[in-house]
Amino acid sequence: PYTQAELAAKVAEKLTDSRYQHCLRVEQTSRQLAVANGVDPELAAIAGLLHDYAKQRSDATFIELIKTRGLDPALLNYGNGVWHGVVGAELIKDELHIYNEDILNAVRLHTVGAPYMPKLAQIVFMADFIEPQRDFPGVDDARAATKKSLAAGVRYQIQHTLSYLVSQGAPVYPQTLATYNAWVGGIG
Ligand code: DGI
Ligand code: FE
Ligand code: FE
Ligand code: FE
Repeated sequence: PYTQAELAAKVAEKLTDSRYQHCLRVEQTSRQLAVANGVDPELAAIAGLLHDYAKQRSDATFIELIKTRGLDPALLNYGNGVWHGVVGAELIKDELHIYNEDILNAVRLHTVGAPYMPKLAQIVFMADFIEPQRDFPGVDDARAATKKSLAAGVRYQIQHTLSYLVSQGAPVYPQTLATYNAWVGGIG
């Protein structure tokens, strides 16, 4: 197994500096949210560090993985925003030899969420949204909601994300909608 420093170096190798710095902030925010919510901080730190590991890979890489790993073929209709987490977890297994399903699931769910999210996945989902450099209208409300409870944070984020996608006329991945229905709409 890699030390934190070795793992960070592996992440840095695959990302621009600004994206790597974001991963370090998500690592720290995940660690803090873990302590506050009774989750293993070391596990949360690793999942936070790795969450965007695959963000800068080519579309062709993701398309190949979707086709060869038996992933949802509907994924082919989307793009990097959805792929880098859901499909990116495959590259963490292949290249970093990390097979811990709690970590991999937190990476898989960090963008689209899920109707049921383990606490570790909720933590990375929220850390990505509220890390200290995030600056969008509502980020302070998101931070306050997350401080109140992880679930309140998740509800805030998925409502914000769905509104954003609709406002842009962007396609909504069905799992994103299912996350919204479960956490905000009360279905599922
Ligand atoms: O990787 P980050 O920029 O740190 O953040 P992220 O992984 O939370 O979000 C990546 C992008 O994915 C963001 O611009 C919103 C987009 N996204 C999330 N859900 C969906 C989506 N895009 C589409 N088209 N459909 C979705 O359901
Ligand atoms: Fe991401
Ligand atoms: Fe996110
Ligand atoms: Fe991120």
